Amino acid sequence: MVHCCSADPGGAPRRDSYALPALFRLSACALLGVSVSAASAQELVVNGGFETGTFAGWYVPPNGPPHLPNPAFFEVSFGAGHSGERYARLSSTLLQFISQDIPTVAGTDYELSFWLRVPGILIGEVFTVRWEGEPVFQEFVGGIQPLPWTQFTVPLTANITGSFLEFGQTAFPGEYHIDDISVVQVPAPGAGALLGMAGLLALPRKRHRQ
Ligand SMILES: [Ca+2]
Repeated sequence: MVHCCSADPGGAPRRDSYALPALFRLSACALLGVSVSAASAQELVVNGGFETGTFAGWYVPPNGPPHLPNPAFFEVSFGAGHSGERYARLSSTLLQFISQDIPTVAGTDYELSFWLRVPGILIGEVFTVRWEGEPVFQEFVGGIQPLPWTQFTVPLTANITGSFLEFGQTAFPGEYHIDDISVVQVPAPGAGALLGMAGLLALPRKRHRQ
């Protein structure tokens, strides 16, 4: 967090205040404010919260009737999502994935975040995330009690430009609920420039205290 515009307690002038003219301080703070906005991480997942009410942006396996030997059930449902009102239900006997192409840049670091819920008993089931075809998350998610919405985060690096992200499970007849899937660059673009500007603003103050 960058501190630059906080007022002194009680409004009293401080002897060790910035040695910069007031107008410059205001301009610099305003500029930093713009930079903070510019440094906000851009969301790379399309329809990660499923608030479209559909799987728009996602590749999804075809559904199979539940009574078949190898059923598959993928649906965007309404009500009690982690955020908003929509979330996705994932359930299949065979390991099947929903997936999306993420517009990454090779050699860049990202953070994946997603929220899972298990509405019933689900013992011994592994939830799998693959990134560029390789597993990056394989954990037992569930148990003898329903699991409320729980966040998982995974640090990622793009080895290629344009990364393929997949979420897979074999939960049938149980199911996983997933919501708020996010991939953002870390650190956010512009953060380095922002830190540099913060250093420039801090420099006159250090000199004043010598
Ligand atoms: Ca949602």
